Amino acid sequence: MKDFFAGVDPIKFEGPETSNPLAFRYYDKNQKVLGKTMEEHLRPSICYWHTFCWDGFDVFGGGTFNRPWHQLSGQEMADAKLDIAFEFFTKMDFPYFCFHDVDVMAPAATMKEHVENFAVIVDKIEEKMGETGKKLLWGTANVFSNPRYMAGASTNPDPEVFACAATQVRHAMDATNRLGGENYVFWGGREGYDTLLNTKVDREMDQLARLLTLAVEHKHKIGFKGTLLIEPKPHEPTKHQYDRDTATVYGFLKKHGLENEIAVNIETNHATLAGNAMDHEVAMAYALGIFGSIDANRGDPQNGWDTDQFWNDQAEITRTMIHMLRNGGFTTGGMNFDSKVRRQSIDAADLFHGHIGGIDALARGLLSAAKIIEDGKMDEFLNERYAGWDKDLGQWIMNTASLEDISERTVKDNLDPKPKSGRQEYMENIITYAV
Ligand code: XLS
Ligand code: NI
Ligand code: NI
Repeated sequence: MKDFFAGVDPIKFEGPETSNPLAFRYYDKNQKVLGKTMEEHLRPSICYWHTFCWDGFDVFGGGTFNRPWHQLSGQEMADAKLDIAFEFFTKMDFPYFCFHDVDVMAPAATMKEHVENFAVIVDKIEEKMGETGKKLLWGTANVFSNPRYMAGASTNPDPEVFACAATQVRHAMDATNRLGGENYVFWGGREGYDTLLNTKVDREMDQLARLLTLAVEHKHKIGFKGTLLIEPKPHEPTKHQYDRDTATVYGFLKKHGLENEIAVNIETNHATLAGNAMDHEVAMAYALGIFGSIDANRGDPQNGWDTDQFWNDQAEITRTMIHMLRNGGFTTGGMNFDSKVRRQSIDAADLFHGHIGGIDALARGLLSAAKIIEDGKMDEFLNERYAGWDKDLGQWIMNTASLEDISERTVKDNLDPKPKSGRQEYMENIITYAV
């Protein structure tokens, strides 16, 4: 095990001129951008599941990676994975990591064993965090892989399954709290349906709200200071997932009085699957007051599933970062690399290439967006376009006038607004020239 990453030295910033493929070219964690360091802006995190749990299997074939710790089993496997994971976090020099309960622990056959095995590894994670200074961006419970969750976790027709999911969530929240996690995530993997023919959607959505309400109560009870986050996704593995996108999640939270308690963890690939642009999702989350964190990845334009590739579309990252910079960026959230190397990328070095390229792409996007904000031309046009709303007529419409008042004034003043260009190409060129 010790040899697995031995051939790779800790990754350092060497600048754009370097020819070393195992160095950062743009991500200089201490570089100040608009008053904060790159590390403070991006708060990068490595995910346990894709990087250390997945063995490269797909629906047509078995694992390709042949990782040494996958040859082990039980607690021995969990311990080896923990060592290797923290070695990678340290070599990558990312401050954060994320995990599901089942990612880190020895596999369990019963709920009792689940609770016991999880407790064993949480102690060891705490120790590792102390030794390395690595921090937990978020924890979560995997309530979708075990066959008992095939018809959903909280949305299951059987309340016994709800109870099992609630047990996992309780322990995962307690562990996240104890490890100083900054957020706790709910991705509703199977919280949806495969066919409406066998599904009572009204009951299921109420059950989901019940679990979230219980989690909110528990958060306050244990004094967890982090943010609870729902991660929207429209489908996969279910045909339809109730948390399909940011706006849908907001409506759901609002209906159940949870909109001030839970925010969103937006994943790029999930936005794509929902037919939304990533910058749309981020802009909506800020507008609705529920922006939380980001799962940084991308899909493939030809594939309709969650390929979880490393996010490297400079223009898309830049457009997203503009919204983040305008709105103050992350508070408790961060850029979690919910991304995985391809099944043919079987070497240890490939894990580094993926994460190095991913963080350099984010750093470049941050620099481009900062340039656009500093230059001011984009915001200048935008402010000018809406300037009327800050003046007399706009303020009167928004704050005082009735429908009758407005109609009378329109006729009396003979209002005749002149069309003005929306300048889309001019705005697009600002992105092109900054990227
Ligand atoms: C799957 C999700 C998952 C969450 C955590 O599509 O992205 O990995 O991020 O449960
Ligand atoms: Ni995700
Ligand atoms: Ni995903």
